[in-house]
Amino acid sequence: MTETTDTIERSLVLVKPDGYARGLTGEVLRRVEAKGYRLVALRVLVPTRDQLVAHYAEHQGKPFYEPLLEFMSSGPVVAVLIEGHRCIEGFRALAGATDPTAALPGTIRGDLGRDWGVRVQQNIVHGSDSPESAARETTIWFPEHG
Ligand code: IDP
Ligand code: MG
Repeated sequence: MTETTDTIERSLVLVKPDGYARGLTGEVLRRVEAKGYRLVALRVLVPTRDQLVAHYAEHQGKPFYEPLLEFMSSGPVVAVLIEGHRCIEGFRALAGATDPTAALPGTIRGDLGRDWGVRVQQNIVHGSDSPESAARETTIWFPEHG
């Protein structure tokens, strides 16, 4: 099978601190690879506040914004650049709905996430929501691929 390369997308995936701490990185990567997407780059790091402010710019001012930044800087995350046709939409489908309680079984958040009664939803993964977001987020987490 030869893929046409001109319309291949990339998406920025994060295994969030809850997913990393619970040892779910391998399970997330397994699902990404089983779906057929390619891993382009992968890094384990504790995000800086500057990275998170840039990454979550659209959420500034929302009630969960500060809890979100605090949660996301609470420990290591795994940043992954994935690649494949329509992988932005495809990974969002794998991840499931934002609220892990409502996320459907079969999705990462639905199968592996739950509500912990805290102010920010801890939902295992992040995935870019558009080609524009993917390009912007790639420069934050993988400047060498931006
Ligand atoms: P997404 O991760 O599904 O794209 P966004 O709306 O971009 O969801 O929100 C970013 C992150 O902020 C979510 O993944 C979740 O961790 C947290 N979050 C979003 N909405 C809420 C909320 O209403 N309450 C608490 N946390 C939220
Ligand atoms: Mg989002």
